[in-house]
Amino acid sequence: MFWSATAIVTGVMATAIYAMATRDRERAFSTRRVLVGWGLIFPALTLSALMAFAFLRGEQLLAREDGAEVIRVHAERWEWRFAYPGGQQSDGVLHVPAGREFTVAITSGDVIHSFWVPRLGGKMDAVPGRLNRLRLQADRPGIYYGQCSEYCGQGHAHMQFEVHAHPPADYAAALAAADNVEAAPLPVLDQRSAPAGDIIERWTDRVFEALGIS
Ligand SMILES: [Cu+2]
Repeated sequence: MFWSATAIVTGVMATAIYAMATRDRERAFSTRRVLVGWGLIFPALTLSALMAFAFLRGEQLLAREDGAEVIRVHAERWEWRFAYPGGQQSDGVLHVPAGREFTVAITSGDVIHSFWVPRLGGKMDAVPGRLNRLRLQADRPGIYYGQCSEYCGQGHAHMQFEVHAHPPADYAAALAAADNVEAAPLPVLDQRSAPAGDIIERWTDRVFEALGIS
């Protein structure tokens, strides 16, 4: 993206300077051809390709019911807590298996926060009373840094966490070692309870039904 954008900006600037420095009749190329080729066709192709890529990537970030591990994420000023399917809990560090997709089901105990691990994917808001899901994968074992990305008060800038991606063979042991047994269990929120969300869901169900999509 960076190098393509640099090439495009350089080309546009060079063309603009050339256009300013020459008269219409002196130019080495036809103005109309440049307008149609580089002004219409090129952006249409480039933007279509980028849009297709964005749709594909966006689809991969959607949580699906396919048996991938679901880790609950609870944000509260100003810390992150994580609860795993096996009942373990950790705070400040999210433990995941490397090279395997997992889903984070994110909620908040007070105000709106936002879960963001830049190297793993996009942001997802943590909203009280709602469960927002995000599908992620850490390709290689290692430490990935996460940060709250929705301003939530004085401690916001320090509301950070780490994702530790373990080799799948070591994951169970790492999780057991990290388990914070003294922590109070996280409140369970299984469904979206916002009335507006329910209404939208009913409507989309109806539209899908009418279109014959299940
Ligand atoms: Cu914040």
